[in-house]
Amino acid sequence: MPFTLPKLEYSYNSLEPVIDAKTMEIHHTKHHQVYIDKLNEALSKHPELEKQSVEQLLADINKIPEDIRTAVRNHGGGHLNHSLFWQILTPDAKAKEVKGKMIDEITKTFGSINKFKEQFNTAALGRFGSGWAWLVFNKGKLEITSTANQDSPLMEGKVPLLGVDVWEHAYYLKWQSNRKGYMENIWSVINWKKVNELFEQARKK
Ligand code: MN3
Repeated sequence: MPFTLPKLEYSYNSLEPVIDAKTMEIHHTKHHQVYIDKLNEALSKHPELEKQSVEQLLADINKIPEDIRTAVRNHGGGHLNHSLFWQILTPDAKAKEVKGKMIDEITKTFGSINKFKEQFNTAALGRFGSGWAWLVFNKGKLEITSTANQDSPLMEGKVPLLGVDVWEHAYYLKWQSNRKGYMENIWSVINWKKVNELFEQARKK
């Protein structure tokens, strides 16, 4: 099977009180695992695709055979989005420091880091139903966007730098229907070091 569940670099309880341990555990071991299982199941029908990375599969989603295209879009997207999500969260104080070229670029683009967070949260709260809010790199510029379901910005040629899962399964045990509370608090566990690395990589391409 080509795709497997990535390990978390921190413990399930280490993002508390923002994201509770039970939510993290279920989200990682159940939700993410199901996306991987269903992606692998779909690809087993077209083994020639198993050599591709999930990024490649999604960037060329229209080239995927029709009988598995929706499965790759949903479950490949789910795998990619969650793999990124785990990495852009951290309990580590050093990684959480708001600094780096990325932050300069955010300030230049959105006015200030607080204005950026406000706009990002507006995108997250405005996403009806299930989906994601994103900071992406698109043709040399930063943009805030959101996608439905498990759609990846890569499907539109945009490079995801920071993504926040706004499916209820990401926050319901602690925050119930309070997506706003979840979004306001998630900023205290963002791994800016990682986001900065992704920005530097995207810029060089
Ligand atoms: Mn999720």
